[in-house]
Amino acid sequence: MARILITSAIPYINGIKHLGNLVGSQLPADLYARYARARGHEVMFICATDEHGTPAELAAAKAGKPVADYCAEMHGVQKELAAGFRLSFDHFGRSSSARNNALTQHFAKALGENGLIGEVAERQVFSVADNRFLPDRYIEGTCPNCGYDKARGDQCENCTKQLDPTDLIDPRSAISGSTDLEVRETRHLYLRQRSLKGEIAAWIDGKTDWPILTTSIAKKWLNDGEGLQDRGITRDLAWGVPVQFPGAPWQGMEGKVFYVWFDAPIEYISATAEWADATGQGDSAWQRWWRTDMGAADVRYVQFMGKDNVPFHTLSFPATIIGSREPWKLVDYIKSFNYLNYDGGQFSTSQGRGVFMDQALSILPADYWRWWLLSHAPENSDAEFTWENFQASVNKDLADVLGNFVSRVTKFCRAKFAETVPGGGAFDDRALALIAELETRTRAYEGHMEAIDIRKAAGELRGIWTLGNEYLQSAAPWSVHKTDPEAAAAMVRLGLNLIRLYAVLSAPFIPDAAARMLAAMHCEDGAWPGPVAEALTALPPGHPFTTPDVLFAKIADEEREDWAKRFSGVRA
Ligand code: B3M
Ligand code: ZN
Repeated sequence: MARILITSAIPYINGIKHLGNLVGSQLPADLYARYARARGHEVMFICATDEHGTPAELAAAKAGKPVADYCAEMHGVQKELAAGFRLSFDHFGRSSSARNNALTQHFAKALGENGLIGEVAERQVFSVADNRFLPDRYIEGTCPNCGYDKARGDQCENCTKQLDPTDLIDPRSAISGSTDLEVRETRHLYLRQRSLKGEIAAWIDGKTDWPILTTSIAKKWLNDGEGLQDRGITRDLAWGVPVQFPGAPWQGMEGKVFYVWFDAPIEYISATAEWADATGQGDSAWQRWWRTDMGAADVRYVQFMGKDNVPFHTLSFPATIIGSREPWKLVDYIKSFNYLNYDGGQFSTSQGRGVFMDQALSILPADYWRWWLLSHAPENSDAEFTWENFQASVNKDLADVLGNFVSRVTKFCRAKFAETVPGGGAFDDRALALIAELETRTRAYEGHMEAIDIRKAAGELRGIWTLGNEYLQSAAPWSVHKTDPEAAAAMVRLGLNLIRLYAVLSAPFIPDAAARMLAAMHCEDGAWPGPVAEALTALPPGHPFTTPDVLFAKIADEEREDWAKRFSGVRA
C-alpha cells in the first residue's frame, strides 16, 4: 500500500466549465484516484476553484456582484457540478481561502529572504477617475490595426493582434469609461527564476518517465529563445493575496496582490490544509502529504492538467517550491492533455460553443459522459467530440455490450432458474478459456491504469466486457438448458459472477452503473480481483440477486440531432 497525492488543475472561477476542460484535468484525475483507492492505496485527491486575478474581477463586474460574493456563489455551483460528475475529491477548496492567503505570503517571504525576489520599476497606465492602475485588459480603445473600437489593451479580439495598452487609439478605462489616463511608475516584485534554472533543469532531466507531452513543453520553455525568465509575481489589483503583510521583506507594496498564477498552485497545498481544518484535524494531517520532513517523503505526487498549464507546473511552481529552501513535496509525475475540440471547431467559453458541465448532466447521467470522454481522452493528440461518435460509443459500448450482457444473464436466470445464483454443473473448456483470457486482460488493464494510459485502459475494459458477450453468445445457455440444465446453470453462475467482476473493474470509469450492478448482485464486496478464477466464485450458489432495470438507454437519432442543434453556439 502506497500513499498517493493527486491534484487536478484548479478551474477558474469565472463560469461553468465545458467538457473539454473537464477531460483535461478533473475527470482523468478522478479516474486515477478511484483506481488507486480501489487498489488499496491511501489517496489524497485535491482540487479547488482558482478565484483570483482579472478574469474573476471582470466576471463579477459583468454579473453585477461584489467579487467575493460572486466567487462564493460560483464555487458552490462548480462544487455541485463536480459532485454531479462524481468527481471524488477529498476536498474542493478555494484559492481565496485564509489558508492560501497565509501560505502564499509564507512562500513569498521565504523566497524574498533567500534573495530570490527583486523589485522592478515599471511604467503602467493609471486611471485617475478609478484611482487605480489598470491591467492591460482593463484598457479599451480603438485597434490601430483594424479600427475595431472595443480592442483591449492586451489584444484586439477582432483581428487577434497582440497589443500594448499604449498602442490603442483613444484609450479609456474599461471600468468607468474614463479617458483621464496617465502613465505612472509602479514597482513590482519579480521572482528571480533565472538563478534557479540549473536546479530546475536538473530536476526535469531526472524525470525520464514523464509523458512526452509534458517534458517537451517543459524543455521548450526552459531552453527556447532566452529560456527561463524572471517573472513578475505582483499585480495592481484589489482582489487577491495582499503583497504587503506584517513581516514582509519589502515595503510600499500596498494595494498590490500576488499574480494569480503565483498563488493558484500553492492552493494545492492550502486546499489540503483546508481539508484538515474541515475534518477537524491538526496540521500534521495535511503536512504528512506535503512536508518531506513530516512523512511526505514516501508520498507519490501526481498532477493532472491541460497542456497550456504545463509551463506553470514544470517551471514556475517548482521554482516557488525549490526557491523556498523548505522541505515541500515536489511533483513526481505530470499527466498532461491535449485539447478536445467540439464538432469541427473549438469549445468556446466566450461564445458558449460546445457542451458545458451543467448542460451535459441535464441531458444524460454522468456515466455516459465519463465513458465517452475518458475513452476518447486527448492523450497523444487533440481529440474531437462529435454527436455521431458520442451516440455510437454509448450505444455500442455501454448499451449493446455491457448493458446487454447484464440484462441477458439476469433475465435468463430469473426465467429459467430463480433470482438466485444457480448451483450444479461445472465450468466447461469454453468457460476455462474465458477465465484464462480474462486473467490476462485484467492484468493488462491494471498495467494501463497504473501507467495512466487512459485510452488503452478503456480499450482493455471494453475488450473485457466484449469477452462476456461473446462467451454468452457461443455458450448459448438458452439452448443448452433444454437438454442439460446443469451445464446451463454453470454458465449462468459464471455470467452472474462476471457482472460483479465487471462492476469492480468498471467503477473508476462509470461509478454509478458499477454501484447499480453491485447492488443488483446484492453484493457489498467490491474488492479488487486477485486471480480472476477466484474472483468469479464470489457469488456462491444460492446467493440472491435482483434483475436490474436497463443500465444504459440508447441514444436515438432524433435526440442526437436535437442536441447537436442546441449546443452549436451561443448559450442561452
Ligand atoms: N486555473 C487554468 C485552467 O483552469 C488555471 C489552472 C490553475 S492550476 C494551479 O486551465
Ligand atoms: Zn484589430
